[in-house]
Amino acid sequence: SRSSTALASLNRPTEIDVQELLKLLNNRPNGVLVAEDGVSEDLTRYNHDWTNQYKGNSRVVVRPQSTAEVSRILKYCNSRMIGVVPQGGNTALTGGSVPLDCEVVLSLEKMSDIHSLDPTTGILTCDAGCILQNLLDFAAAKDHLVPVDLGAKGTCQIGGNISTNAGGSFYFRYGSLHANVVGLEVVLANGDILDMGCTTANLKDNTGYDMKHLFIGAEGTLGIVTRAALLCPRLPPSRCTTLLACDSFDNVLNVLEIAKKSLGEILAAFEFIDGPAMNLVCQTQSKPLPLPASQDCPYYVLVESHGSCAEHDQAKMDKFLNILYEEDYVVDGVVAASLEQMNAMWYLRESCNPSCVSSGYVYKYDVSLPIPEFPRFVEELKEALNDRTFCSLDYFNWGHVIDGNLHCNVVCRGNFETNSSLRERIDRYVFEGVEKRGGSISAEHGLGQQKRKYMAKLHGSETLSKMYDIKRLFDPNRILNPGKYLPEDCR
Ligand code: FAD
Ligand code: S2G
Ligand code: ZN
Repeated sequence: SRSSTALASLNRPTEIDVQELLKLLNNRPNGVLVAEDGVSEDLTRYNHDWTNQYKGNSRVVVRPQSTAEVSRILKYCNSRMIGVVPQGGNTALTGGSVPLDCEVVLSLEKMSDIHSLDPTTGILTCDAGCILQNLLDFAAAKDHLVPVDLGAKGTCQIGGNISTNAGGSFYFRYGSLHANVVGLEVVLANGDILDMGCTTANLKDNTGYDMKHLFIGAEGTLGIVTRAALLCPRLPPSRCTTLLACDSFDNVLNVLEIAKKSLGEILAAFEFIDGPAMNLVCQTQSKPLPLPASQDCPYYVLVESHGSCAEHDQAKMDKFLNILYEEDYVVDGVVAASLEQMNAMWYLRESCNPSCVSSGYVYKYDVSLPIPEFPRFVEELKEALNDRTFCSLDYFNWGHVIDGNLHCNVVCRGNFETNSSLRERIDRYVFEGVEKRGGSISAEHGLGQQKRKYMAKLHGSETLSKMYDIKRLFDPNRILNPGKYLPEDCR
């Protein structure tokens, strides 16, 4: 079974372990949550992932309040060969954040202090358990912007964002978390605490191997992020958001080209939503279609600029829109006239995921492709799956098109349970379609449980064996997030 080999060398936590863990947290009430009489029902929110596809059976959730407590917990679990699943907001979409079976869940939810934001450097230092929305609000109040933003911001934590190397909507403008994390504090499986430029965070620090990058995107398999130092740019005083309707994907590409040319340095986000997804969002969220003249348009584009001078930015946006209308690249468009309208446009984009989830079981794919290939890739998938499946499938597509990142969602309407044989079939066609186009089977959501089995196809054996050497160096007992990320057979 999926849990047998990964957990074979590990122990199930016992009652004694629970008592010991409680002691490590000074017997703080609610420091350790234990499922009553062995049933994990009351720990469902820690055991079930966001997609409801991955379900663990952990009976023990530990909720440390400090780095020292994380260190003591890991040291204990490592000495007892007990598996530990680090958990942030539990919004991951590839099954990395929940146990395979009865591993201990170590939740960072109680480590949510924001320590400082240096107004000169823009370096924000905080605990890993800070919810992203809280950080965004804190930074905005101090005229700064946390350079990562995604639909899960109300629940996901910065420690989880860093551990998944989350992309999000402003990746093109502000870059990866590899670029914006200037310091990390991490606790290793044996309890060692690594402070990698976190306490003394500098924009430039060229003193030794930059090990923090190993933990960014490692999905909790090398260590537990307890603190972070983020480089936050100034909050752009001038934001402009426009929602456009295009009658073809070629015109989406044309709009992207003109956006890069005429918005240039102020271009901050360029997202697309296909017609079926927009209709589904408007239906499920009971919102009117945003552009009356674009009923049944095949594509919508959301463009946002971030600049420092409203007049200057407005002039560029006007020029951008004029070219689009003159060249007939858009059939309709609206520019947000207020923050409320701006938020309403983003609400449509960020409702794609929940709207799909409410309409049936969603087989989600987060891929990188050459942008012109998006439509053909989806058409080929439809052709491959048509009338070879027992249930009618609907296709909803959206994503960060400027990054070449397609979110392709195949929904079995009305059926809310996963079907492993259908998943295998869809997986195969999706990954064949990605591979032949030289894309990536995971643009930003990581590997988790869902995609680790493809690692041997993605990387040469030398590369994989070095990844395993790194894993062995930091977590020799393989207690951290067992059964995730690296393929099973990689020794
Ligand atoms: P969790 O789900 O709790 O954990 C994620 C992984 O990191 C797990 O492997 C976990 O073990 C590990 N982990 C968590 N915290 C720590 C820690 N402190 N130390 C070490 N390991 C840790 N993702 C994107 O990249 N871009 C998007 O645009 C995007 N949009 C989303 C929209 C919605 C509505 C949803 C539900 C998800 C979206 N996601 C997106 C996926 C998800 O939100 C991100 O992967 C996010 O970064 C996960 O953060 P989290 O705190 O929920 O982590
Ligand atoms: C997004 C996450 C949601 C999904 O909407 O940007 O990263 O369902 C995605 O794919
Ligand atoms: Zn995304």
